[in-house]
Amino acid sequence: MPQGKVALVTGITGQDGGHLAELLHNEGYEVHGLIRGQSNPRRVALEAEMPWINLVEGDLTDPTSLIRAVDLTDPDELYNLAAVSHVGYSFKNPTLTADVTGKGVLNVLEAVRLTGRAEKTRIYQASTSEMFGGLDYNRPGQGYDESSLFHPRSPYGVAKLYGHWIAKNYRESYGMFVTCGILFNHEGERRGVEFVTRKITHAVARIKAGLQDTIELGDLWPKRDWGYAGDFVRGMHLMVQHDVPDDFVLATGETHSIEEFLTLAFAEIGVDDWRPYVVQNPAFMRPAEVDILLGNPAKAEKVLGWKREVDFPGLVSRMVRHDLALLDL
Ligand code: NAP
Ligand code: G4F
Repeated sequence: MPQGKVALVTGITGQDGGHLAELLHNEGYEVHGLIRGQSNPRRVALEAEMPWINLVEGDLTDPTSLIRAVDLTDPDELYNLAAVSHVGYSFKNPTLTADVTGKGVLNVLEAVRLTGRAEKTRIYQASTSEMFGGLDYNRPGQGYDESSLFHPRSPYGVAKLYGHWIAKNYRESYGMFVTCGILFNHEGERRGVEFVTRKITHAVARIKAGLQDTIELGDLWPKRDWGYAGDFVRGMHLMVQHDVPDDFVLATGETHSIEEFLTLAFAEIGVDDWRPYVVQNPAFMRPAEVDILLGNPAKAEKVLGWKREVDFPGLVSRMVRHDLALLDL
């Protein structure tokens, strides 16, 4: 067990930040989390859930705050999970997305380098399958892997591609340990209700409780390679423990439509036909859509020994059961 290691996690209030902080704490790390804003509404809940965590103020758009955070915490490992991460939101706030999700990565890398920690601090960069774009021309039958062509389809995907390449550039230019995890969609009980899976499981529980009648969604045909966030943060940690920095795809190797997710989620409350409960609303459709994402995790499985444990039906079931339990059902 790597006793005594220090980790700094950006995006600590997010889904992956929560799972990763727990994993690192259980591994004996001293865990610091970067939190933004004068009075972040998630701060109190986070401190109640993880009393062992040390929160340090900082914003990815403020290089000075990042230099201060890195200096204060002196991390052995820095996991850069912070981002404007909602694809639909990125179309409405493209400049903010570029500043946080793109240039914010540069600010993190520079904070480590300028404080003299280029050799000490190992960095994980949260890259994404959104960089691939899911278009016919670049879609390999066996799934996207580390050498597949990129064609991002949203301001979010474009910003992430900048983050991915600047991370690789710092690896090549300065010999820094910067590893990029190209992660396909991962979900779970901590997922924000603005993402389609949790939006569905949250609504299914409320429909069962009689608190709402229908759910408004956008396009139902897109397919995603959906895994469980707990499995994926295990992969992040393994990447940072590997002897050399590299790029790794984490995925399940299966792809399912939103319609399939709806079928399994409604089945959990004994409903066979979800159609009467779903209203399509163009407000939730995007100017450009990513049709199909399917990943090939062979490299991570072989080199890191990573294997996902939760399958697609297991993921849907645990999310619905969690949301039912929140309503005492
Ligand atoms: P999430 O739940 O949306 O969390 C995003 C985090 O970023 C939040 O803690 C948020 O803090 C923080 N943040 C936003 N703007 C910031 C800023 N200007 N400065 C500092 N922090 C800021 O995202 P997630 O699902 O955990 O994903 C973690 C990372 O992996 C993200 O970079 C995401 O793009 C990437 N990723 C996610 C998936 C997935 O399926 N989940 C797949 C591939 C890649 P506040 O509480 O202050 O808003
Ligand atoms: O849940 P989503 O918003 O996730 P999306 O766009 O795939 O992005 C997530 O995964 C990426 C990895 O591939 C991450 F990088 C990113 O940060 C994020 O975590 O939407 C999934 C699909 C899309 O096709 C969307 O158009 O669901 C469709 N959808 C249909 N109705 C909806 C809705 N998405 C949302 N959020 N809300 C709806 O009402």
